[in-house]
Amino acid sequence: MRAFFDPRQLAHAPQMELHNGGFVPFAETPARAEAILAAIGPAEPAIDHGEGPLRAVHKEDYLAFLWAAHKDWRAAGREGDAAGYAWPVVRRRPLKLDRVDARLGQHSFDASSPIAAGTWEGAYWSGQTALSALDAVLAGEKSAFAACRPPGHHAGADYLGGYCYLNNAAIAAQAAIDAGRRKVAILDVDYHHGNGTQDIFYARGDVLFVSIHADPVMDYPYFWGHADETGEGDGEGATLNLPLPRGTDLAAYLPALETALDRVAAFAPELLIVSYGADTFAGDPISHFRLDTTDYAVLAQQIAGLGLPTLVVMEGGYAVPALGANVASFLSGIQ
Ligand code: SP5
Ligand code: ZN
Repeated sequence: MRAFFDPRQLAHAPQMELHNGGFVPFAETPARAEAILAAIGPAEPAIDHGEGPLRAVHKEDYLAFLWAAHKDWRAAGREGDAAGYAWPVVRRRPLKLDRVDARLGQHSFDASSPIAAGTWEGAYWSGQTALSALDAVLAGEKSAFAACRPPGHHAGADYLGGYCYLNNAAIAAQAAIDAGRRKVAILDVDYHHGNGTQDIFYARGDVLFVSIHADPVMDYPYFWGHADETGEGDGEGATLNLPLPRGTDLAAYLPALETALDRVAAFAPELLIVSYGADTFAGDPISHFRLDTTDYAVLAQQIAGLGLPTLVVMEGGYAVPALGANVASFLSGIQ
C-alpha cells in the first residue's frame, strides 16, 4: 500500500500539556511518527495542494489565528508554547479580540493542545499528507495510508483541541467531494470520539460519520460522542455514534464494528476514509480499551470486506514502542 508522510510534520513539537491539574510531557510526540515509519518502511512526501483545501473545511479567521498564534504569543512576551485559559462557553461568536489569550480561548476547547513554534508547519503538512494519499486513491489505488501527525479528528471548522489543529480526515473528505465524489463515509475507530469531524459534517447528508469510541460519559472529549447525536437538517441520520465501555476487548468491539460497517454499506459511499487511532491498544498510556496488536489486522479485514476505495488517516495512539507494529498490523488487514 502506498504510504505518505512529510518530514515537515515533525516541526510540531509542544513540550508539555495540562493533565490532572499539572503539566506533564506532551503525549503526541514526533517520535510517534518515527515509530510508524520505522515499522512500515519509507513513505512518499506530501505534494503541496496549497491552502485551498484547508479553507474548504476551516474558517478563514481560524486559519489566520493558527498561523499567527505562536508569533503573537512571543510578541506578548511569553515563553514556551501557547495555550488558552478562558473559554466562551456561552454564545461564542466572531469577535475581534486584542489579546492572544482571548483568541486562544475563542479557537480551542481544551488546555492540553499547545501551539508551539512549528505547529502551523506540522499541521499544514499533516493536512497535505492526507490530501496526497487521497490523490492516490482517487487515481485508482484500492487503498492508501496517510501517516498524519498532528492528528485531526478533534479539530473543528474554527477550533483546535485533543492534540488536533487541522482536521486531516475532513479535509480529505471535502477534497474528495470537490473532486466529484458524491458520497463519502468516514469511519472513526480512534479510542476518542472524533468530535471535530462530527461537527464539521453534522448538517451534511453527503458525508456519513460513524464512530466507535470510549463512552464520553467516562472519557475525553466528554461533551460529544453520545449515542443520541445523530445529525441535523440534511445530515439527520448521517451521524452514528457507538460508545463502548472501558475495558472493551476484541470480542466486545466486533459487534459494534459490524453495526458500523452495516451503516457504511447502506450509505453506499464512493470512498471510505478511516480515522485510525491505535489508542484502543491495551498498553496505551492514556486510554482504556484492550485491543492487541494482532486484533488490528482483524478489524482492518472486516473494514476491507466492504470493498470500498479506502484512505486510512492516522489519528491517535500513544504507546510508542508498540505503535509501529499496531499500525503495520492494521495496514496488513486493509490491503
Ligand atoms: C487524537 C487523540 O487521540 N487525541 C486524544 C486527546 C486526549 N487528550 C486528553 C487526555 C488526557 C491525558 N493526558 C495524559 C498525558 C500523558 N503524558
Ligand atoms: Zn484518540
